[in-house]
Amino acid sequence: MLIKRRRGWEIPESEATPESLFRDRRRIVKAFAAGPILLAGAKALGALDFAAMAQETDPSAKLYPAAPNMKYKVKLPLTPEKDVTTYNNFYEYGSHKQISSAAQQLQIRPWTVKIDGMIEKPMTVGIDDLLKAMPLEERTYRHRCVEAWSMKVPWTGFPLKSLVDYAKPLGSAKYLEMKTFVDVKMAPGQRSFWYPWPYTEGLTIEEATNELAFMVIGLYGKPVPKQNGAPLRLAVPWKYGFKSVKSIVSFTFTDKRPKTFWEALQASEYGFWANINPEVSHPRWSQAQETDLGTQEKIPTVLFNGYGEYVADLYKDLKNEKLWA
Ligand SMILES: Nc1nc2c(c(=O)[nH]1)N[C@H]1C(S)=C(S)[C@@H](COP(=O)(O)O)O[C@H]1N2
Ligand SMILES: [Mo]
Repeated sequence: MLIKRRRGWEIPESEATPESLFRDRRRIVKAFAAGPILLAGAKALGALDFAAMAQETDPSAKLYPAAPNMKYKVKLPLTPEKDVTTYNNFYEYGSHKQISSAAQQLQIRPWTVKIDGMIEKPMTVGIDDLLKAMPLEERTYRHRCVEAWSMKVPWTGFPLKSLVDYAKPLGSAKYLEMKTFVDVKMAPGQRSFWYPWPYTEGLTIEEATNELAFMVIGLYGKPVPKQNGAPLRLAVPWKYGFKSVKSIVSFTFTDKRPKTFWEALQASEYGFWANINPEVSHPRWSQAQETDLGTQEKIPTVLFNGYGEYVADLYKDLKNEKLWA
């Protein structure tokens, strides 16, 4: 069987979405089940080393390793690299976890990033030029998906604050909106027209300039594999994983709260803030525990994913907002 059976504890985001989405999921499963050629391909892919592939083809490979920043570390052990790179959410490549081979279609060069909106001077910058201007480091963070699984990953990247400073926002800017590419030729999942492409996420400027907000360009000391959001993705570890938008092509400074992908799809279940809180259940499941991807152990979920000392203050005057989902 090609599509791994869902593990008992898994709750896919797609289960919480309209019926049309669920029908599409079944269609995908059927299509896979029908293909012996696909099956052989998938077996071969199981043996590939994605990180090594990224290393060979990615011009940013020469930037590694970046110095570890020991301020941001986790309780060991880390999640095995293989789990991090073969169990993914990236709806541009399908609404299931085994998208790592499909994601190899993503073309990561040339890659330009647009920075616009309420800033001194809107600009477009090539990813390699942008990286030259950013202070790279390695940080180890926890990552907790709203579906109640989690992992611990050494990311390479730079503080989002460095990009905000580089952009020189005007005082009127209140939010930063971030978008993934749109290109059905390299992301077949985007043919599913009922999703509100492009994948869009947003933070307040205060959140974006918080020291924890991190732009990821690598993991495990190598360029980030395509399935994990090459060449540039966000990591905001105190929020549910869907806030950490992948393969970003634009940063827009605005005074309007961005309408995010999941909020546009299902506002009753996924909001703008999405801060992690074990006491606030998703409408259809508890958030009290999470399954650690590496060990498969159930562990208690912690408020702000354990990062409260860095971020709790951001929310103290926002009690009327739906901060937790
Ligand atoms: N563009 C895009 N970004 C995305 C997603 C997606 O489907 N598309 N999924 C999100 C979700 S739900 C999670 S949990 C994380 C998963 O990141 P990982 O595959 O590196 O673990 O990416 C987030 N960023
Ligand atoms: Mo997620």
